[in-house]
Amino acid sequence: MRVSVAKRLLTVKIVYYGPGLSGKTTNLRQLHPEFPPEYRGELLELDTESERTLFFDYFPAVLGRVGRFRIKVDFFTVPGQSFYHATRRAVLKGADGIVFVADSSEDREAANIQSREDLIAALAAMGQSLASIPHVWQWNKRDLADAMDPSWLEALLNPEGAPSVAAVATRNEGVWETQQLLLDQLLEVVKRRVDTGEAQLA
Ligand SMILES: Nc1nc2c(ncn2[C@@H]2O[C@H](COP(=O)(O)OP(=O)(O)OP(=O)(O)O)[C@@H](O)[C@H]2O)c(=O)[nH]1
Ligand SMILES: [Mg+2]
Repeated sequence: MRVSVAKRLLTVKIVYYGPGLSGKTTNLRQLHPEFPPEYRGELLELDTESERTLFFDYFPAVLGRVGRFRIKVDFFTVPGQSFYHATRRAVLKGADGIVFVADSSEDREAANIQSREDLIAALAAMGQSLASIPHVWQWNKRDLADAMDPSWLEALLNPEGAPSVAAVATRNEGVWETQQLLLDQLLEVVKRRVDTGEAQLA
């Protein structure tokens, strides 16, 4: 989280994480038009010809004010394909909140588990853990015929019991709800930081 007391601006970084093709880019594409044009920047997609994320997707949005501070959010996705290991870690650096987009397909069970382990290792390298960073689990692709039971996904991926949402990102179902659950958690942290900033301004 970056606080500029001079500009009265507080910037929060949210990263969408998860295995390849789970729907991270789709989430950002759906989320972007939900913000009024004057409050959002362009959606940037750095991808391959086949639309797989190569580096990241990104857009900034202004949420509003807390006290005398404007709150800006930088939304990012990581590339899910396993060989983009180093890029994922670079994008994750400095994240204040994480959305883990899991693929509900039975075929992706191992990929989900591997991505969770990859995330935990990446957080550990930054001196963080799932317990130390606000996060939300999204059970995406609920429309698939072979979608795993949500209770199974919870047991498999979210034994810590963090907030979770069922979603069909392609139909824009659960996308905004996921973000709201994360922002609820982040806003608590933001309010504490703003109080510190206000104290510096006073
Ligand atoms: N059936 C179904 N397909 C989905 C859903 N969400 C995303 N998809 C599809 O899954 C494919 C991959 O979606 P992306 O959003 O590009 O996935 P990604 O996680 O960004 O993939 P990487 O960038 O490679 O990590 C696309 O064809 C999407 O249309 C969903 O809820 N249901
Ligand atoms: Mg992508």
